[in-house]
Amino acid sequence: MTAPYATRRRAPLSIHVFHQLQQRIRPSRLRRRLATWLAATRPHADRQGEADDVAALKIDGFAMLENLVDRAWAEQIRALLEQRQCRDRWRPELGYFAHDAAPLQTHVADIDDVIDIPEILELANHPRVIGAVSSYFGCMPTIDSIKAWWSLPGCDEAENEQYYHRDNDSIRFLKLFVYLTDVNEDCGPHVFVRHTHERDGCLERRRYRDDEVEAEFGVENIRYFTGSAGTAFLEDTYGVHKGKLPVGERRLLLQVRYTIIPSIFMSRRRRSHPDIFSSYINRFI
Ligand SMILES: O=C(O)CCC(=O)C(=O)O
Repeated sequence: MTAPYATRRRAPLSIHVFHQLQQRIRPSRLRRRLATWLAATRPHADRQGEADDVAALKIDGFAMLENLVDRAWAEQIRALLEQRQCRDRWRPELGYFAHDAAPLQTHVADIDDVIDIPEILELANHPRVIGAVSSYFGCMPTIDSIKAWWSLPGCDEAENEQYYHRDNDSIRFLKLFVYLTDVNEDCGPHVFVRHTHERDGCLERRRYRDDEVEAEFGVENIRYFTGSAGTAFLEDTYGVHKGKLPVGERRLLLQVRYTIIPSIFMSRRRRSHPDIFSSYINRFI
């Protein structure tokens, strides 16, 4: 059995040092300035995003990517992933299990090595997505990681990413989220607080309760992402967000992380993959 997190490639020391430094820089404006400087040192983007996608990302912190993925595609990928073993991200000692036989205390069940599925790699490299990410960063991006996980009902209390937080994955990054199951209010929708990618407040590196976030940013800015299988959106998750604890059906989510330079969390690149050399995956390593 593979050890937990064995799918991660070990990042070079320089990336670890950069990670430690960048995560101490909290004000969003300063982070943006540093990211702009870093982007200027990277290769120029070879494509630009659609104006509406880029404007939504810059203003709201997220962009809905209508028609990027259809239900049939989502169902096909879900059928593949349902056959895969999962593991509890926070309790590696529980080992591997089928998605419908998870231990009772498991909130989130990760699926390893989804990067092996060519259709997923192709979606991660979709010109519309790469264009939007390139325009947001101001340089060519790298696909840092590709992950999928089940968010499971049955637990009384949220844990970890099910509380509001900001990600600290790199100095600037975007995540593509794709629902592979239908998601309503009860199925653990993703939640994002509009404009918080550019607004300070809740800057401490910790999890936040709902009332703290509501008091700081106002309930009117909280967006719940419900939608059918195939719903896709890009988001700057330096902004405040969480995955709500499901109380109804389970949710299957695909996530791709784009960065300016690879992060310490990067997925292992499989050199054997036939499409890997034309892909943006770990492009700068
Ligand atoms: O499961 C979710 O919707 C939240 C994911 C999350 O917090 C993250 O990717 O940082």
